[in-house]
Amino acid sequence: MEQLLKRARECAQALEKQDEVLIVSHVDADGLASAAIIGCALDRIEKGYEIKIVKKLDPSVFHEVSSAEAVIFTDLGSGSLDLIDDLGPLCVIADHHQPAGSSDTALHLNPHLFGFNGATDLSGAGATYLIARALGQNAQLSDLAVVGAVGDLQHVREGRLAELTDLSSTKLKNTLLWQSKRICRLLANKHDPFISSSNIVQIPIFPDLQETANKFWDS
Ligand SMILES: [Mn+2]
Repeated sequence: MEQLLKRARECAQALEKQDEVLIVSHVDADGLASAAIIGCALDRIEKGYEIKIVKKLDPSVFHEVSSAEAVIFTDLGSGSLDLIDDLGPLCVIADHHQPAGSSDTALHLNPHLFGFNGATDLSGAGATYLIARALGQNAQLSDLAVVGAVGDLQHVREGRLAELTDLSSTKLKNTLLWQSKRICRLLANKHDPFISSSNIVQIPIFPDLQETANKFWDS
């Protein structure tokens, strides 16, 4: 764990030296949450950033980002290490997919490199959150890390999220409960397709979250 956090600090220190960072992230819940996390963290230390959301990393994406000063790849990148190695800009990778290839130049944060499981222990948003936490007082961004982890179904196998990033804390649980109440107030219609689908999805990490939601549907 200490080595993982050390890598997060190294990634953060490299980003702190840049004036402008290009965030390249994956077009799913985990990727979008990752981009939001690092965007907020960079904003708070007054670094300029742009966000580019992509379906996958292909030659056209690499060509587009090659002129950036610095790039952080979130929720992707670990499968393209050879290509990233040749890219040019300073590159940071916060990903949880199985690494492929190698890079001597990129700063690479991935749970697989530190003895953890990228499918259950840490998502792309979780890895990005570790860097955000090393950039400043960004603990409140942990709710976005949960969104990413749940989006990637990391809670399904154990029925809860791993505590690698302390995402199951009571504080966070309360935050989610509060947010769920707000959402349920806004969408207090159990015939709404969105609400109905929530019954199917279930939220086993926090059973009382489902209970709270059900109370709103029944009231
Ligand atoms: Mn992911």
